[in-house]
Amino acid sequence: MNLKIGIIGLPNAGKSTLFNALLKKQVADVAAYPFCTIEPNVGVVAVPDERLLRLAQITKLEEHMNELPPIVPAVVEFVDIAGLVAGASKGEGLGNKFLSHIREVDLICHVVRNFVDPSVVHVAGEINPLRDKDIIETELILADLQTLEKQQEPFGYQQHKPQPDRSTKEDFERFDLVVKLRSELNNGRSVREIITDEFEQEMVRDLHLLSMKPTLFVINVNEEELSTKNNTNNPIIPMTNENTLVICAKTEAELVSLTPEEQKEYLTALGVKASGLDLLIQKAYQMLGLISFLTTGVIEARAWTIVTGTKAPQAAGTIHTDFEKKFIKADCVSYTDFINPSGLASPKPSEGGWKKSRELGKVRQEGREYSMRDGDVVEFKIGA
Ligand SMILES: Nc1nc2c(ncn2[C@@H]2O[C@H](COP(=O)(O)OP(=O)(O)O)[C@@H](O)[C@H]2O)c(=O)[nH]1
Ligand SMILES: [Mg+2]
Repeated sequence: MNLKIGIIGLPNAGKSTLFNALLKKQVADVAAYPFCTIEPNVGVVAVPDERLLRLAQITKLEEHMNELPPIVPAVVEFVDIAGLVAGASKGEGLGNKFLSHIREVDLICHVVRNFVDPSVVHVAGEINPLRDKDIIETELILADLQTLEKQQEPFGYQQHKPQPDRSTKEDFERFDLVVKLRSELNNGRSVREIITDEFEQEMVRDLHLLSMKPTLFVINVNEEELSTKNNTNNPIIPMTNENTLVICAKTEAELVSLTPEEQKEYLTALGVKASGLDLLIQKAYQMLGLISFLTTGVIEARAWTIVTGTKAPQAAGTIHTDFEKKFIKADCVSYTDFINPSGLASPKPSEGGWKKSRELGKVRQEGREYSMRDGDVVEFKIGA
């Protein structure tokens, strides 16, 4: 299951800089795994997960291997979507073609320019992140309005009477929602803000509304501003909430070509703790409601992506489609227990593993109704 994240924003916001940094980091971090640029603007990026190295170390000892088994992280796909400008919904710039690319993504990563650099022109004049954010959001909202205008009124809607074989009560309820959305979108609100109810989201899911997609705002600041992002004079503060990340794309691009030690020094000099790319990927993953279960063995130590709430047989099905049907049970142990079944203060890799976890009663046998938890280390038992 590859989830797609679309990077959008006004021209010169730093989208491609960010996209290229993500891909470059990829190559530097996990050269062994065949990550690739699918098309010039599409790339597969690993979700950083420190747990995998530990699992690989444990398996190497437990299975008497000479080398660590390969580490296979969960991945997400990033798409650099250029061409969105004011008027795109009316065909300006690259217009509708690009809106349709946005329709295909699961999450929008909206890069907003807050860096000042006289050598990089800004289409909208002076730097103003709140205005820029609204320009893009307005285009998405206008595109959604066009989609909603095309929705036909169900037969008998005016008379509040479903017509046998032609319309149902459900059609009416759905159209009520369409009418509500039309009016609220006209007031400049996004579908995301209007519909928070999952049932209602489901009713209009097939319309692939752009402003309904979960959106992560990435504020691209000057390097110096990274460590002063809590400065109350900063105009971007009203925008910062749990779905916002402040980064400097240029710094990220420079960081990826340094050694890990150099990166640490660089970040310390800037007064920040961690690189923004890892945070970005992890945040996107969380916003999509995704969790990982883990498997480890001589073949690989691997993270598998599932949606929160996925039951054990369906989780098995992500490994191999047959596994869902032939599912018998799942041996599960939490990552924390797996690496440290005896609850030591600072466990070594030799203190973890399947054997010790079983001996110490940490392994649960779960059936078809079990909802997987993030970090479950799993062995599926599959029938013939
Ligand atoms: N000073 C500065 N320049 C940046 C930053 N991010 C991107 N740029 C520059 O802005 C220009 C446009 O960036 P690009 O990533 O191509 O923007 P896009 O049009 O959104 O893809 C390039 O010259 C980048 O080097 C940043 O954080 N600080
Ligand atoms: Mg670009």
